[in-house]
Amino acid sequence: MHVIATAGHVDHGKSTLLRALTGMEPDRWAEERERGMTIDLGYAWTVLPGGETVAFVDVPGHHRFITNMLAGLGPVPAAMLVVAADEGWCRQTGEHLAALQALDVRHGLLVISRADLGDADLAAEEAHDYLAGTVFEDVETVAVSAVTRHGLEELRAALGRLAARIPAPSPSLPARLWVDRVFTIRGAGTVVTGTLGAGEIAAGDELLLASSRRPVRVRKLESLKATVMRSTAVARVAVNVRGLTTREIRRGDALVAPSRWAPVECMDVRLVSAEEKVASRLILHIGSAAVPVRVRMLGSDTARLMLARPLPLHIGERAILRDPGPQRIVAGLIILDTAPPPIRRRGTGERASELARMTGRPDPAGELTRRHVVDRGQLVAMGVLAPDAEPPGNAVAVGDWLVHQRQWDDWKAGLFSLIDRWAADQPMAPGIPRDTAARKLGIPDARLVDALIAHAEGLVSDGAGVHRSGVSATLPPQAEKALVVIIQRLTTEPFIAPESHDLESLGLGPRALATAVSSGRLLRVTDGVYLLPEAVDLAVQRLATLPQPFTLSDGRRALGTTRRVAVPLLEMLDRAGRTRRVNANQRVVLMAPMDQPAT
Ligand SMILES: Nc1nc2c(ncn2[C@@H]2O[C@H](COP(=O)(O)OP(=O)(O)OP(=O)(O)O)[C@@H](O)[C@H]2O)c(=O)[nH]1
Ligand SMILES: [Mg+2]
Repeated sequence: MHVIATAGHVDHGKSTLLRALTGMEPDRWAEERERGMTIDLGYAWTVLPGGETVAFVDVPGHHRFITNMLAGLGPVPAAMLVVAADEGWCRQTGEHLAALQALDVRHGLLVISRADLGDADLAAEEAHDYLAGTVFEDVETVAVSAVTRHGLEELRAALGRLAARIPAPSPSLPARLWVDRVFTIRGAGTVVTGTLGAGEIAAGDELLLASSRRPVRVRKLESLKATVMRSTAVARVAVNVRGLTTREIRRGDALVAPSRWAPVECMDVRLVSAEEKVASRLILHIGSAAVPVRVRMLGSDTARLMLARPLPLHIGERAILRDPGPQRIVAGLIILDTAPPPIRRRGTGERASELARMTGRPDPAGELTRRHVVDRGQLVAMGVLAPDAEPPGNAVAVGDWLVHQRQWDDWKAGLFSLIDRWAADQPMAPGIPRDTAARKLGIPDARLVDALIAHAEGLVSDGAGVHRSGVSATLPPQAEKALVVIIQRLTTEPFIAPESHDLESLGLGPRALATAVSSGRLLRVTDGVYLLPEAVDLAVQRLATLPQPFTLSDGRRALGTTRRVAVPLLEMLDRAGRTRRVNANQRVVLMAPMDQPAT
């Protein structure tokens, strides 16, 4: 199927032409037929002699309905520009041509209508003067009269040739259906129609409602009033969606393939054929959408747009800026960046020169150079990278992350110096937690730190954090001396744990104690109670010499210690399966540790 829009001045015979071509009524509303004027979009279709189906979107010519006109033109790849033989080129003919140019609609026909009422050759000649230097410069021209039907067969043949020229969109493009009509069908629920500009939709598909990111299910699909299982762009389709009321979706919304279109609220663009002075509040038209935007000029022809609501857009797309006051098209534009960086106060010039070098053509390597690190899905959602494409040549790929080679090297160097600084600052805990390392180096995901370590010689990440291999915790000299004193005391009196104030006055603070414990030189029995690690086996040996079962006091005496040590130590032995409580007051020593599997 091909989808072609009409374009042209009010009353030049666009709707009449479609009526003559298709036998269908494009003016759907009674008011339109009473006033003889198209207000909203109309739809009709026909099969050409060559067998191709052509669907038409009929647009209003009256300038008051320019928003509807743009919603019709927005998503289509081709247009019939209609000029009445008796009136010739008029104001809205020029305006519609400007819209086609801005949207880069390059395929079309010039139809001189109402040929029975005027000199078609003269009108054609005049029109070609206006078309000179535009994308429609060499457009094929046909004169027709819908009344005498003269020229209709030539027009059908010309439409056939046009259809053959329109390139099919790449099948790998993700689906996006710009909605232009929403209604309910009793028993079926909400139905939306639109021009599927890219991709494919099938019954049963899950799509996202772009405005709210809500998932919706395609319950039933129709194209040109026939039920179909799938529809491939470009096509007119009607989608019966599950789980949406007509209040939740409207013209200008889009149904899109999940995860392939980012919601764009801010973007940088290049203006094309812009008026001298561009106002700061305009309406952005793209697809069937019309969204207020704030415009901030950055360079001579580049600007940042802030959208009043997000739209699913890709880099490289064309759109129109319109001034809502005088209803004029102010500029066309090419989207350069759908996720632009914030601009610092004096950074406008810098960004402008960056934008001056950008083209809107997909450039994954360039994106990575500008962004340094990017989630692959982000490039996909910008329309820059196909989901199954190889990463760009300048990337280090880690899972879904793409890191620019230079950024990678910077991070690696940064990690080494960070680790060395950290170890020098805190010799008792020389390993930096990997999340801390990620945060300090501005690395967006700690898994990237793991990958850096895996690619770096001599770095280790373990329970102690990230450190150079061979580096272990050391105590400051004073704490080390104190620890030796404590260890000597415990060697002679293994169950007399030093008192907290003792430890403190010797200069063994909590961090030094933790270091001594983690390096296996002390055993922490409970808060403030430290023994040597061999105290466990020694305690079991002594307790085993008591008549079994034994009480806490028996145990305490056998160990030669106080309740402060005996209570937590025995509880520790219980937990380790070296002793077991047999009743409220008594325990027995177990001969083999219970928590070790029998061999
Ligand atoms: N004699 C003659 N009249 C025509 C022909 N085509 C259209 N008309 C008349 O021109 C008038 C306008 O035609 P429409 O088809 O409504 O024009 P339009 O371009 O759709 O107008 P808008 O949708 O309002 O922009 C109507 O009165 C038609 O009957 C034709 O080939 N010959
Ligand atoms: Mg009309």
